[in-house]
Amino acid sequence: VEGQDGNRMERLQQLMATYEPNDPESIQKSFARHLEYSLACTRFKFTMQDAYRAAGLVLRDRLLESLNDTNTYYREQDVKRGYYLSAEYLIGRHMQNAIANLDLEQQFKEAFEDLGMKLEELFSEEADPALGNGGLGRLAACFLDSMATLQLGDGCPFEIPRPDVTYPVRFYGTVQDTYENGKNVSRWVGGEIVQAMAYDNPIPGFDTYNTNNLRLWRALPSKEFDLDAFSSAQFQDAITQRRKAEDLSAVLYPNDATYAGKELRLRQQYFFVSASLQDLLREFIKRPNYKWEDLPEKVAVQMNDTHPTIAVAEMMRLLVDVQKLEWDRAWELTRKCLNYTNHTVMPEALEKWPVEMFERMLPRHLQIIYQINGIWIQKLLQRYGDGPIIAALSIVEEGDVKKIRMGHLAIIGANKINGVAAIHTEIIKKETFPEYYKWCCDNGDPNKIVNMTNGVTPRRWIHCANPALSEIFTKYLGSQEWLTDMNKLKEMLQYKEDPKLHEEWIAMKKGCKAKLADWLKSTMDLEIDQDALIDIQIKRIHEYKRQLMNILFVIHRYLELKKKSPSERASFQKRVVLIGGKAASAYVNAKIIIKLINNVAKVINNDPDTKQYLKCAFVPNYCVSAAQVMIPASDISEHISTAGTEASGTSNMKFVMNGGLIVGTMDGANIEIREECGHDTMFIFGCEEHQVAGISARAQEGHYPIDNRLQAVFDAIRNGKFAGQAEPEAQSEFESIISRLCNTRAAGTWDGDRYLVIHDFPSFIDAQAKVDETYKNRSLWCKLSIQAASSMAQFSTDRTISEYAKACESRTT
Ligand code: NBX
Repeated sequence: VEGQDGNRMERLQQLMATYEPNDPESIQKSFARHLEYSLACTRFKFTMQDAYRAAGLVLRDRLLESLNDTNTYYREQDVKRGYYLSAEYLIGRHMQNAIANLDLEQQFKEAFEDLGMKLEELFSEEADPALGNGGLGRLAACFLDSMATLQLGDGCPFEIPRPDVTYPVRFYGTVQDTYENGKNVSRWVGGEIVQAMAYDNPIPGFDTYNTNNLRLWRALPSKEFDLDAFSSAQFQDAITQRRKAEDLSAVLYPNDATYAGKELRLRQQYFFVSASLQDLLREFIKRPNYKWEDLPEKVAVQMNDTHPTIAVAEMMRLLVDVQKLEWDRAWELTRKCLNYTNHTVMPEALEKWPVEMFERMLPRHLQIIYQINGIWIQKLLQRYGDGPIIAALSIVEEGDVKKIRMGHLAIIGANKINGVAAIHTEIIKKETFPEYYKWCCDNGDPNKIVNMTNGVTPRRWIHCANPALSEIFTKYLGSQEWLTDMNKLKEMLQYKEDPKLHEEWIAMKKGCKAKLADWLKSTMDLEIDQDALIDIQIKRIHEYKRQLMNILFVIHRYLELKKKSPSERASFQKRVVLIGGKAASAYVNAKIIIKLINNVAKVINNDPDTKQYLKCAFVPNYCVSAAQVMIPASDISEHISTAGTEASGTSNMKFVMNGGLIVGTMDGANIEIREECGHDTMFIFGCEEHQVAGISARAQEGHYPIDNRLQAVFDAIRNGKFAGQAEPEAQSEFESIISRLCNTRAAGTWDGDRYLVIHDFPSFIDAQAKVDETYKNRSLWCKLSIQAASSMAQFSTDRTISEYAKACESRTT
């Protein structure tokens, strides 16, 4: 707005340039103002939820100041921007984290305690936004924290709706190909247009002025609600159109490790990708005297799994059709800007879309993909001649139903492809995309596929989740610097045998266990012995993660306990085994495993002979906030996937950072954690990745012995100990799960123990016995716990993000 006289605007600008004061009294005033004026509460009537919302608005004011300053600064400095394209962000609760990162902990504590409120109570009013399934979504959230911290650059009260930032996104329609001024021109017309509206979520860094933006998109109908149609009695049409648009951003697919071949899913993907790319190109073009060749210097896009990989075709469409660049130039720019992260070795998770669906929904993109593929196949033919490698590397999969392979589109359209742990990156080269890796090597570019081991943010996972541990570190190290430079934690190693530290460390764990006990009591009415060893497995429920093996072990332990006399039991290590996690809604075997865990828990927890020594529970509604309570309290956690199946795992890192030790297989990031922390800190068992194929092959020939102790577990289940006649349906489901494990000899495709539960079970028992034995020696345990927690620098997302950033820099200089 231009002021009528310059002065008035200057005055306004001055007023706007003033920051909100951050002393406790000002925070209180600002809180009261929001409670009364923003939320229309009265001083006689407001709830804890109102208080939470008002406190959220107090923070939002401060976040906005910082977000706007950061944006202004980025524009002034003309920085390169990184865009993380992800269908999922499992951010967890904001409030505690925002207060910590804005360095307002002390002031907020004083302000609210003085008003008679505990911050923890406010925090617990916040809903935990479940915008993700598992590790992939949570990783995206840890990346946001590190990107803001590293100076790189109903709703929720923190969110800022941006009605001024909207983009049209088209679906369906047709393509008109014409020839104009000596050029082929394609126009995508007709179909439906949906508006994408931005919602900004400020992400403050820690110990920095930076606040970055998580921009989420909401779908709105392109036209305002059609009142004419509505009043002319076409209610249904008007309402349907609106609902159809809103459906796009209404739900997140609950699948992981498989893709949903559903039209809505592809619509969602295209919707957020198109809006994001239009947005980043608009930002690029706004720069004075922009030149297209600068695009890769100013823009780096990271595609989080195959979910956003339609970006390859959309970028080409925007550059060629909208910005009128030549094809070859557009392709060069696209390939320099885009990168792809793979998160899984499960072939069923690499998305493929039927050509027919593509042709209907995104006809112009199908044309573009065919053109990309045509040029690509030509290159391959020149290099290798005709042969099976051509079909293997084509973006189009032939067969009864022709499909577009999104993984192939991604690797061909990306500058770098990365795995998320060292072993996983090697498996990508050898098994997921072997032909592509051969092509890279043959072209002298073996570093096209690189490793970027995952990480987690120590701000949320140590400082916020475990304030007592954070205090110990800060006290021993003399400052909070370790929170932004985890290498500093190595200095803790000199105290790993210091009895004073041991005392504080044990008290810290005790406190965390007490919190966990309160939480279990209030959320699921479970009582636990706080002196027991706490054993936790929390992650998506999936056969490859082997929650089944864990519960079979619990049964084994129970049977062993039952055999003992009361006096023998007294010397038995007490344990509480907690298993939690969500399963995809249609994943039948996962649901049966959950049922088994619940039923086993019921028997064990109610058996007067054993319940003092062994407790077990399936913790419902697993989410980020649940993890924040559970992880700090654990003594051991289970990361027990069949070798070669878990890409990385990230909760393994969180547990160890909190002084928990791992029972694990030689898989994913376990391998690297063990190298960093010392072999004595991890209880490793099971076969290694290179042995898996041989073991499976022998099993299918009938050589697959079952350990006696496991046999006893199977017998107990078959005898109806955990369901029986009372629950005939569950009984038969449990039996079917076991018979499948025991099913050797392949008939057609092998439907047996794909994840080698039977093979790994005996060594799993051994590893658990070693845990018990080590735990008896409390000072040894404490030393290992300190040693491991102090050696985790490699697994901060600050390190991961710096590596991504470095790879980006070296590409454009
Ligand atoms: O990504 C996970 C892997 O399983 C973990 O090993 C890894 O640590 C983590 C971060 O790299 N993958 C994952 O969480 N996948 C999904 O959530 C997913 C969601 C939807 C979908 C496929 C996979 N269609």
